[in-house]
Amino acid sequence: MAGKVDALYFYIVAVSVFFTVGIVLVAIMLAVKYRRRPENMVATQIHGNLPLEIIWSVIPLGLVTVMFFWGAKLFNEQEMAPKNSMDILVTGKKWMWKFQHANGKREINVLHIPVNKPVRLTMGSEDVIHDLFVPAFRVKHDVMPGRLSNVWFEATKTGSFHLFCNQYCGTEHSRMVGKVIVMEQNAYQAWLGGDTGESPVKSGEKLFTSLGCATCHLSNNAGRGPVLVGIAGKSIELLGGAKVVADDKYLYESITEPAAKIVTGYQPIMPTFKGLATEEQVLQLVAYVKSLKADSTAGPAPAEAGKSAPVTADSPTTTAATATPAPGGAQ
Ligand code: HEC
Ligand SMILES: [Cu+2]
Repeated sequence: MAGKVDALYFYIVAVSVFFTVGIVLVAIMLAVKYRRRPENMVATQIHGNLPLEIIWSVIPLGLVTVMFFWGAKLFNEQEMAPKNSMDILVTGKKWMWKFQHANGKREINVLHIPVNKPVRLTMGSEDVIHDLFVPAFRVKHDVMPGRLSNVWFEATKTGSFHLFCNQYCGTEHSRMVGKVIVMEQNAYQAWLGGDTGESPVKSGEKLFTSLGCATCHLSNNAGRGPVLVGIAGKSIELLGGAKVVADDKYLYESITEPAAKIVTGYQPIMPTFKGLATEEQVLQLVAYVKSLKADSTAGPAPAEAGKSAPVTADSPTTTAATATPAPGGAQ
């Protein structure tokens, strides 16, 4: 990815330098060549030159169109983490970076990752706007309170790389730095160790019970809210007919601002959990909700479980009927 970003930058800089230097040189040359002289006191007026104007419109148009499509393609690649990427949870806090690995292992200001493996960070902030910046990976993204952000990267070399907070966040902002340590795959596994018993998904599961989510989101459709099993990546129909894909950002927003998007067929009765759960806890809840897959408990296919939610929502009479053949959904 770093190579691709650099190539685009090189192209943009090369085009800019070529035209800046070229235009300035030509301007100086023409000024000297056609300066006022005794034998040529009056300027000759020229009124337009169509071919010339077409050339100097079409060529730059082509050059900047290349910038646009190349940039858009790269932007998309950077936004979409590969399917096989590893998830790490990040919270920015005055003035430190907290990381939590998938097995629950935590660290502060140092992030260990394996080489040649896409890593996807799910980030939130406990207080102000921070910004995660790893220059070597060409990764930089704001980390905002009240909003979930994602970035991904794949380190291609082992070693230690700088990590900065790139958004002024208070008196000790300059000390909110750290490093990313890229290790060989098996060295990383050894470092990571086994299950710590408090993975983000596990913590999220506990919160799901302790915060009372389970009372409304029972997996057997008996609650007052939609069943969340198999929700990750699903297309959700909202009140008013619009559709959204249930990605991380949607799930995050559903918990912190439930009123922002109401699922069709349900009442807006879900209370906001902003302030009740810390930012990190909301990220853990998102991780847990995403992990709810029907097939993980040997139940029906995810697609089937996903479908049962909107149906039962509209007509309470079908609830029992659809809920019975899907007991696997009830974890
Ligand atoms: C008082 C009942 C209630 C509680 C408690 C509750 N919810 Fe909800 N939730 C709902 C209802 C009703 C909806 C659907 C309407 C809407 O979109 O707000 C919903 C929607 C959602 C959605 C979007 C679902 C979809 O199909 O798009 C998610 C995710 C969610 N809740 C997660 C949670 C989590 C996590 C908690 C606990 C922190 C929680 N809820 C607590 C009632 C509740
Ligand atoms: Cu900061």
